[in-house]
Amino acid sequence: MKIAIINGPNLNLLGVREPELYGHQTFEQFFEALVQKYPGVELSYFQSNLEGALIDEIQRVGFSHNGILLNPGGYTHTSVAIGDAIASIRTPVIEVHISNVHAREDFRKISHVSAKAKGTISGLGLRGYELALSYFL
Ligand code: CA2
Repeated sequence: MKIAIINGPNLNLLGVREPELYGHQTFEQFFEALVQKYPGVELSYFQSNLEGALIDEIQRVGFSHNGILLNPGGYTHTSVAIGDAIASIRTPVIEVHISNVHAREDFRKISHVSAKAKGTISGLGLRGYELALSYFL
């Protein structure tokens, strides 16, 4: 079972800035714990602040992996191109948001990803990634 986790812009700051909103753990710490907990799963983690780099990674894993857990960060609300990339691959994508995007500003209620994704998890913190992983398992 091959599962890719892809995080978008600013998520490299998790655990460092705004802990009241996004928590105290860095994504690297969380990812290491996930790898230990699921030794039978081939997990990869990719983060970029660049839209094109995220699309390249979606295309790279999108025909070989069993699932993608994608948090496109702020690009969720702006990127037609990331939505197009999800629509063009074979691997199913679960959209994950750490915060509850529906309880925040109106512009965060718009997603170019949701309609192309298998499903969306929002507001459950980092646990959302593990719940999405358990769906694929
Ligand atoms: O809740 C989420 O996971 C978001 O995708 C996070 C994005 C935001 O633009 C989306 O609306 C919802 C922002 C990521 C910023 O991450 C930070 C982490 C720590 C400190 C500062 C920013």
